[in-house]
Amino acid sequence: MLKLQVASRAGVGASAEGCASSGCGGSSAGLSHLPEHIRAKVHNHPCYSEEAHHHYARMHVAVAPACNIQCHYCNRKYNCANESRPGVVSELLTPAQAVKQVLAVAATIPQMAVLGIAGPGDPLANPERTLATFQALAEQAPDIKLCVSTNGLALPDLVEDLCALNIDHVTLTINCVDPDVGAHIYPWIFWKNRRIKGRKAAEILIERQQQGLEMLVARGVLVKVNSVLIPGVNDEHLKEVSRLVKAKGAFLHNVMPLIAEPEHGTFYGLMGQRGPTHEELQQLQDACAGDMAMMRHCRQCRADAVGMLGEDRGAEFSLDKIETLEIDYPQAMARRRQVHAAIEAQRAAAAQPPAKGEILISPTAIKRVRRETRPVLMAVATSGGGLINQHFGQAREFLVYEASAQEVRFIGVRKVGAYCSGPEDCGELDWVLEDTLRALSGCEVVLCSRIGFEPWGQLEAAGITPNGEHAQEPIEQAVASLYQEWVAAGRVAMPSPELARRRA
Ligand code: CLF
Ligand code: SF4
Repeated sequence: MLKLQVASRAGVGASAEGCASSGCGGSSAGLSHLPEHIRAKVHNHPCYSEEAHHHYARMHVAVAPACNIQCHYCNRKYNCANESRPGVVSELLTPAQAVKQVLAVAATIPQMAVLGIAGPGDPLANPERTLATFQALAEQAPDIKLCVSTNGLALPDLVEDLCALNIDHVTLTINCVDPDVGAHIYPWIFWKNRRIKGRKAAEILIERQQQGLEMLVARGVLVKVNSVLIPGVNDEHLKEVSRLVKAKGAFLHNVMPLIAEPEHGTFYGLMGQRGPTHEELQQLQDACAGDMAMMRHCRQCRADAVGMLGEDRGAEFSLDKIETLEIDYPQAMARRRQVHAAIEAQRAAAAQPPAKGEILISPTAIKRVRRETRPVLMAVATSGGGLINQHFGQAREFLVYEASAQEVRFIGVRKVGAYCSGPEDCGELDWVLEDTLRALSGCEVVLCSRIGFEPWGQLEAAGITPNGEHAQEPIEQAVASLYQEWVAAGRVAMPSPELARRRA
């Protein structure tokens, strides 16, 4: 059987080129070009490292109600949409309540490695509440990384405060670097006690964002830039944004799709502004990628999100539930250290190079396979740990990978409704399955731990092959292995015209 080398946990392909994953830069291999101290900073941050997000959780505390700008994709009744799904409301916490909640989560979910403040307004438009929360956590839970997200207007004034608290992960939302584009995104800003509108408002915001970015980079802070992709407004322009922020030293670029439903009551939602398709988002992310790491695993989570990315356990830690808890944090820290050590052992084992002799294909054959095969999109159901370990019917999202003769590449996340939410309605939710099939457009395979007879048939009818044979296997290895099987079975032959072009 044809066998290509598994080059690393995150990259699969012919050994000559090693891992070429263009994901978030999260795999060990993908980070190998970075200095050791940077790798250490992102190693267990689930947003800054794609690989880490399989293992580590984050939480947000909603301590920051006010905002100093208006974005056309935001309704102020809800969370800051720069780093949240619009249309959800968070319970506002005082800094003291927030600290209590963080300690409770850290003791209950030892994988929780990062505490972020991302709303519900702009964290830096509420500097006292935001900094007081960070200050208390730096003292009481020193093993938790601190992280903040901002629109950037107040950033230059607060860089020193953030650095004094050792906050070395900052997310800055930059949707444009041209005020003419910005005037279509931001109707106003509140600046120096005045409301400023139109192009002038965008000009000031852009200037402050760029100044803040430069100041953070100069102080060694890792900056992730978030951009909301708004078709027809900033889609082409985001390539320029990416080029500029990369030149200024941003670490990671996260291009997120606009979500603009009329029921959210945002300006864009009411005006009928559409969000991008999966294909448009991926094309723009690829165009922005170059040699800058792109984040493709963002879940646009809530300002009070708790748990692994993509999961929301906030309801388990509401104020009334945590009020009665007595947390022994030193004991919790010891437990957290044990759990983190076990995760690292698992990651190290999965990153082991293949055994000698595993490459069963000659260099000439590799060249031919690359030329004559096409890539395949595969959707994966996982509940964490980097494994294929979720029942199809219980998946609320699928991770999509592109397998080719060169590599296995993480492409993005497709959210779906759960087809089975319990014994009463398992298999009854046909409309959910129809939505899922639409969400999986372009995918040819679904890898999951198990799947029922009914969805199996419907997936096949839609041209998607269900596969439960790789249950509990590491995702990238399973995707690579299935691709190899398809190569051997002649299922991924390049279409004739393209093949003729390549041979020529
Ligand atoms: Fe929160 Fe943001 Fe920090 Fe992550 S989220 S403040 S960097 S800890 Fe992550 Fe959530 Fe996407 Fe944000 S998945 S919305 S990128
Ligand atoms: Fe809304 Fe966030 Fe924009 Fe403020 S910065 S208007 S809270 S999306």
